[in-house]
Amino acid sequence: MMIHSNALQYVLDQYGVSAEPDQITPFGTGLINCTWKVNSITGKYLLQRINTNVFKSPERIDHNLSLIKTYLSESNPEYIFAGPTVTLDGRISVAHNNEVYRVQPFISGSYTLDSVTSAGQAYQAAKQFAKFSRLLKDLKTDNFAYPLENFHNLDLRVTQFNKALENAQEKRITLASSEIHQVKNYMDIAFRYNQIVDEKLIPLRIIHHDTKISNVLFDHNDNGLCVIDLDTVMPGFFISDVGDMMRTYLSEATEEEQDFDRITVRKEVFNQICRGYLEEMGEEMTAVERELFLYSGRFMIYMQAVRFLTDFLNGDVYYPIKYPLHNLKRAGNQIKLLQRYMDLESEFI
Ligand code: GN1
Ligand code: MG
Repeated sequence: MMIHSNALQYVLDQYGVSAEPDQITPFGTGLINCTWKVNSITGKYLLQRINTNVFKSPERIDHNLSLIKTYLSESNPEYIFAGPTVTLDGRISVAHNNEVYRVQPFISGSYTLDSVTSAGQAYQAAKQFAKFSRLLKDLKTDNFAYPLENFHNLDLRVTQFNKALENAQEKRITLASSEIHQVKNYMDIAFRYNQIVDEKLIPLRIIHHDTKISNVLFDHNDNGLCVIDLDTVMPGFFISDVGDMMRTYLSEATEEEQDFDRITVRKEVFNQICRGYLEEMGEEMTAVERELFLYSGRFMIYMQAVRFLTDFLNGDVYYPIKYPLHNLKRAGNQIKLLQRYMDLESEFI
């Protein structure tokens, strides 16, 4: 993407940060927002441009982050909260040329990972996501906004899939026939979700909703420090966070892998996700939540398969693609991961 560095400099100015164009470099691999690292003489920052096609009410993110910032500054001042920096006149985000930007300090002495190469990393990450939810457990979920409504509502994702199927071009339906068949085959996963919601089997908590490993900061002793990328923090179920760790940590190959033989499920990584999360949450986890660890992997892997396939059927309107069948491949990749995961489930306990 081409963004005039003048725009970025204008935004940084609002925060009282001055940086030369060559001190602003692209950062991270997210599909939705754009992020830059800023190395200015006054300090290091992350500058983010919010995708307002996805986050239609970015002020809801600001609302949630202010709430958390105020709360943690009193209840747990020692926790490193990677929240937003405010502008010189006290705003969290800055609108410029129909775009919305935000700045946060870059936590010095920290590093991020692109992929999980050891079970210990999964353990550390799971502890950090659990800690985040645990520290916020006494905040009323009713006071939070939903930056993305129904974000991890699997029932709605399935409805969107069925609608996409009704409206899709014949050609795309033919190309995706095997994936469509598979998604329908695993529909039980969605029925179980409906049961969990309808019968209120597990509590709403403040959940991160994007637990990929690059959203955890590590220190130089390889211990987790805190979590970052807080746009999707909102009330939800723990199965979102634990499930997305399973989805993105278990396999050595990522969701971008086209050679499905390279998709693996590492048992030890599974064990360490569960151990880290449970250790940190402790008594806070209910008995039913404990029973749903296995399900959480199915839930998130299946939902991502449904979302990629839906986007392929819709003509690739949500996830940016690099080649024509990219979203179909991603869906196939997630279906393969789901199969391998379910094949191994009996060995997990
Ligand atoms: C998106 O932009 P990124 O990579 O952080 C998506 C997640 C998906 C992920 C799949 C707001 O996250 O839900 O799991 O892509 N975020 C949104 O790669 O839709
Ligand atoms: Mg994200």
